[in-house]
Amino acid sequence: MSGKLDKLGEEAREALQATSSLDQLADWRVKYLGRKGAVAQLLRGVGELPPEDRPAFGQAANELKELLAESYDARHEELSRAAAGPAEALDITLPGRPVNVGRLHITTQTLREIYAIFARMGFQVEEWPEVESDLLNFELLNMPPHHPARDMWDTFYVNPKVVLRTHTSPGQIRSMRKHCPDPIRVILPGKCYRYEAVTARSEFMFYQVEGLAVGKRITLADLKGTMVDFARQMFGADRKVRFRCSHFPFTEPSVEVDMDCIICAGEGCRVCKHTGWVEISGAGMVHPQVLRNGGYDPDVYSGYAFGMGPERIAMIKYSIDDIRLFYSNDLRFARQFG
Ligand code: FA5
Repeated sequence: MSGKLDKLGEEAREALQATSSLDQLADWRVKYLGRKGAVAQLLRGVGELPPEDRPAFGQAANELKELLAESYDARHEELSRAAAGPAEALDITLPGRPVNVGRLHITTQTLREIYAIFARMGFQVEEWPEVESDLLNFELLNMPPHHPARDMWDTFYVNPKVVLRTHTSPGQIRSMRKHCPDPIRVILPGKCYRYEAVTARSEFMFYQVEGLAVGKRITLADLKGTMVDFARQMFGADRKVRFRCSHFPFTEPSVEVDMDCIICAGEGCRVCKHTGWVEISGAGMVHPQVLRNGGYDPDVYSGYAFGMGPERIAMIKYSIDDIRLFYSNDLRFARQFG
C-alpha cells in the first residue's frame, strides 16, 4: 500500500507542474484532493489492510494530502501572478523614479565660505539671539534713545525695550563682555531684520556677518589687511580694495569697504552701477566708549569691527541682480546652486 502512496504522490506532483492555467489547476485539485479524488480513494481502502498496518498507512496518507495541498497553494500563487498580466508584472527595464536630493541654500553656502576664510585667519564663530535688547542693539553702541543715528535702522520692536536685531553689531558688546580682558578675534553671523521697503537690493530679513578683533596695538592697517585678504580669498587674487570715509556711531574712524567690480573689472557695469566699485562691508575702529561698554580700557586696548552682508556678497559673486530671489522659495533659483 505504501508503494501506491509514493506512486500517487509522484504522479500528482508531475501533473501539478504540467498545469498551465487556473482552470487546469482547479481540475487537478478535484482529481487528487477532492472528496472523491485519488487520495480519498486510497484512504478509503485502509479497511482492507491488516489492523496493525492501518495507523501507519493512515498517517502517511494524511501527510501526502497535506504536502499536496501546500504544493497546490504555491502553484495557485504562481499561476495567479502570471494571469494578472504585464500591468502587475515587474518591468526591470523601466528607468527609476528620480529622487529629489536636497542641497544647501546659497546663503548657507556663502556663510560657510566666509567662515572658512576667517577661520584660516584665526577667527572663531560665535552666535547670539535674534531677539535683542534695545540696550545692546542701540544704547551701548552709542545710540541713546532719540539719537538721530537710530534712523539708519528702521526697527521691528517686540516691546519698547526689545527689538529684532537690526544688525549684528550688538554681538560686539556680548563678545567683549564674555571674553574681557582676553584678546578677541571672532565673527558673529546671524539674521537681521529691518522695517524697510523691500527692493532688488534690500530685504526686510537678511544675514550679516560681524567681525571683531580686540587686543593691544590693533590698528586700521590690521583691518585693511584683513579686508583685502578676505576679498582676495572670496573673489580672486587680483582684487583691489578701497576704503571710503563713512560714519557709524560705534566706530571711529568709520569706513565703507569697496572692491573693484568682478563683473567688469572696474570698467563700469550694471552690478557696480557704472562706478567700477562694489561695497562689501561697513567697518571701522571700535569706538573707545564701546570698548569701555564691553569692559576694555581704551587706553590699553584697541580693536576693529566690520559688518558684511552675505547675500550681497553672493549677488556680486554669482551676478544675482535681485535679493528677493533668495527667500522666495523658487526652486528654479535654489537648484542653480548645487
Ligand atoms: C551696519 O549694519 C553696521 N552694523 C555695519 C558695521 C559693523 C559697521 C561693524 C562698522 C563696524 P549697514 O547698515 O551698512 O551697516 O549694513 C551692513 C551690510 O549689511 C551692508 O553692506 C549690506 O551688505 C547688508 N545689508 C544692510 N541692509 C540690508 C538689507 N536690507 N538687505 C540686505 N542686506 C543688507
